Amino acid sequence: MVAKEWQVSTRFSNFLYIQIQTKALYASLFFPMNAADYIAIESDFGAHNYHPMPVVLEKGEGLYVWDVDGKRYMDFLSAYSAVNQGHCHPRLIDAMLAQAKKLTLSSRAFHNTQLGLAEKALATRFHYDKVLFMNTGVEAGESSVKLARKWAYEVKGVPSNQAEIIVAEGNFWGRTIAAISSSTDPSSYMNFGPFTPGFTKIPYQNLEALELALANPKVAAFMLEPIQGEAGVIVPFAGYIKAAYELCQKHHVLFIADEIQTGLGRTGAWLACQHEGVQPDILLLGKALSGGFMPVSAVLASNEVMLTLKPGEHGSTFGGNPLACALAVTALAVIEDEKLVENAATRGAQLMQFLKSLTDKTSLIREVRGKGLLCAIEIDTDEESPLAYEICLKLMEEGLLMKPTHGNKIRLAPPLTITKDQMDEACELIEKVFLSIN
Ligand code: IF1
Repeated sequence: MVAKEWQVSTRFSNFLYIQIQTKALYASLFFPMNAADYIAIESDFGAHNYHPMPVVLEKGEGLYVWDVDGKRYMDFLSAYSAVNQGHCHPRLIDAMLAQAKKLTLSSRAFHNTQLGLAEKALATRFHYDKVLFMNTGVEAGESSVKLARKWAYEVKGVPSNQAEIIVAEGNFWGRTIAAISSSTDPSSYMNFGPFTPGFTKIPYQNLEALELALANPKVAAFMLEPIQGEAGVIVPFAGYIKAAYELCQKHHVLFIADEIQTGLGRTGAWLACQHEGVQPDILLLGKALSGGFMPVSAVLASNEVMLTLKPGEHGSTFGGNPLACALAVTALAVIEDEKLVENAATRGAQLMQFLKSLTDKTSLIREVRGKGLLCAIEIDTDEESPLAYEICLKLMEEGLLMKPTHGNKIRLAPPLTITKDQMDEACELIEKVFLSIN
């Protein structure tokens, strides 16, 4: 095509593009998109790696979220425990805006004014020597696996490339190849192989199995969630965490606690391990570490463990960025200042008391369990039954957002800011729905 025709066709296509954009603009002004439009766009252009509830959220504030039609809901999932502080907390907005106007990212090639302050805040609060900031929870998990292995080779004396990490069946710590290599859930690992070696799987809350696995001198660490969230809020028997920790100490094995979902007040203590007086050798935090504003995760450990990492041996473009660090410091402060840990314990007791009373009023419930504001209702069906999902649809109609995990377990995890009256209202709605189903 010669230059002249090319210019004409380029001009015409530009004209066409502007027309389409203008039409789209007018259309959106006079014919705003509805929920079905948003869902259709996601379906047309997005990966189908989730099956969301049929609701399109537009706004969040505290316990509440609003959909595109202006309907208000109580969010009882809290973005999988990432908004412990409540949606769009004003102090976090202010902290993010203030830092965003100064410096969002320095890279770790240079120091910045926020990283050390955030490292000190976390290390001080949780009594560790050192903090490694990462971004997503799974990056914290991956980092802890690398740390445990390095410690095993350079401190414990495990032969190179032979370190084993013990994990519990039913674990969930993310979607990377190492994370799914340690998974026992086919929906996490099926057709994603080959898998990373070096993970020994044992039953959860089984001390005999742990002791057997610890007999292997090549074990570097035991990595577990103090309560298994994804598996359906599996709360281990009282004393399991402490006994497991003591077995690890006895065998010179690191105890890694994944508190990415259970930490930061969720279970009515700063850390779920604290209910049994256990301080993990390696602690993983994430999700609510930024109050749901952006991915911020952290690994906390002693000098003996953390200083096995030498400059240039680990890192991340955004890890420890000033914006994330400013948010993390404020996210901790909000939990402290608003006494969210105490509130999670009190409101969690209120919720559990209700759930136990509900069990006596309906045959739909097999079991209720939880700790603090991390609870679950197990519906008395197999995992393939649609009943739990149907119950969640009815709850949604009543203005309560929850979603089942592993088929028949409905997780209840509202923001830790929930008040007594809000919890009363939510419990009334839950009872109304369950008693409406015969
Ligand atoms: C999904 C689950 C919850 C976690 C624990 C590490 C991570 C998670 C204990 C990784 C992440 C998220 C991931 C999200 C759904 C959600 C989830 F159902 F998948 F398992 F919360 F229970 N440790 N959990 O729960 O953190 O890399 O995502 O920041 O992948 O579907 P991440």
